[in-house]
Amino acid sequence: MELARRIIAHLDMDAFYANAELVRNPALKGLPVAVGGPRGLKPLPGQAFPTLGQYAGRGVLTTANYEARALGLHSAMPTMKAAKLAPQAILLPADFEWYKTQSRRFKAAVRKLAPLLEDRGIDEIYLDLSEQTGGDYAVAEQLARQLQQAVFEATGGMTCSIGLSQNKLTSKICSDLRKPHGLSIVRPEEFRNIIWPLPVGKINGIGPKAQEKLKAMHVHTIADLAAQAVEWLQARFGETYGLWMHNSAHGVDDREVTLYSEPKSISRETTFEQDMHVRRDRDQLTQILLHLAEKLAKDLERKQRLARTVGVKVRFADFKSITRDITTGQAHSTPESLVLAARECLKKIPFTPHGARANIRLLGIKASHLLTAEDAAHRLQQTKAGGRSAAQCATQLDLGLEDGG
Ligand code: TTP
Ligand code: MG
Ligand code: MG
Repeated sequence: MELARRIIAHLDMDAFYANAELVRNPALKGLPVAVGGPRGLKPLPGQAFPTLGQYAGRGVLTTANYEARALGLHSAMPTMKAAKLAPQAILLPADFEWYKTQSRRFKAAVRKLAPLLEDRGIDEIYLDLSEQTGGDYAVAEQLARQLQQAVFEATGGMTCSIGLSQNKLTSKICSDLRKPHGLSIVRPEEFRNIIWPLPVGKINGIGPKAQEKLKAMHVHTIADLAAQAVEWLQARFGETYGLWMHNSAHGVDDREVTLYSEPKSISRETTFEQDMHVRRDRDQLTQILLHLAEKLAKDLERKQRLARTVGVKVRFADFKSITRDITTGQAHSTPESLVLAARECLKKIPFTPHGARANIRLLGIKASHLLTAEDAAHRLQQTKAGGRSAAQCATQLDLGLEDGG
């Protein structure tokens, strides 16, 4: 169904991990709270919670609530630095199981009111509200408020922020404009007024590197970016990324809200009829790896995905398994590039041709961090494996052993 007006919502939970802690510990309410501390940290005598001042180590914060942000704390800040800024702020260890529980709760509550939901990770979702609202922003605004209320009730008091616009890109920018507990609407005709004054980094996909490069060319705001000719951007950032930047700056983004849940990873493995020796059966292992990579490449093609991360799994005769993976900044989809990546992983496995790690009973290969071609195009460059065939790549299969013997 082609609608004259699409309305897409982006919903993002506010200070998610920190607020999840507040739900089960209301005594934290109103206090600055950071998450990401070590597990065993005990409160000092006379205090109810451990504080940042007690921390020594090299960790980083996962997040901080808004009271802590007022003191300068934020996600990914080195915890020692945070401790200097706000020694009195509370520091809690992360409890992912609890955050996942709260994540499921808020998504289930949203899905009841707005079923066209795309899961974008632990604390955010996109919703296609076009049909439900008939493209009417007033209706969408009401629905968004109902969603905020439903999330609040389902999670025991957690708030979220919502952006409403005609596409994902704009709604993602928009959900961040009035945090926490914000609701922002950018109608198509308001794009220039509201979005153009913002810095380019607000566009999801223009990371620190691209920002630096743009800054050096005196492109600071989204309006500055929009003012550049598409050819100018393409000459400096490549065809695909340049075009994508240009479209983004003009609020053009046709990506659909995808309803099915994304596969997190795809893997192929095989258990041998007889154990194989890492050195003596090297040729056969090479063939098996190649075969697995071909199957995995077909799986990826069927699912229309590319893999940022490739991993291998080896199970030894004693049933102990080792896995290794690599993320190279490239996207893998062909048997050639999967084999090359798998080979790098195998190099990291400590085989002992004369010891316990010599005989293998299982070999597996896994693709994860899956991207759509579109995601990959503007985030990564695709590997071509230097034009070599899969068989050529596999011939050089390196099990981390010296030749011969
Ligand atoms: P975000 O939605 O980016 O941040 P947030 O929910 O904490 O705060 P905001 O109100 O600005 O949305 O990330 C969601 C969770 O993901 C966050 O609570 C903790 C985790 N996270 C990390 O572990 N490391 C990081 O660097 C970031 C950005 C988030
Ligand atoms: Mg959030
Ligand atoms: Mg988020």
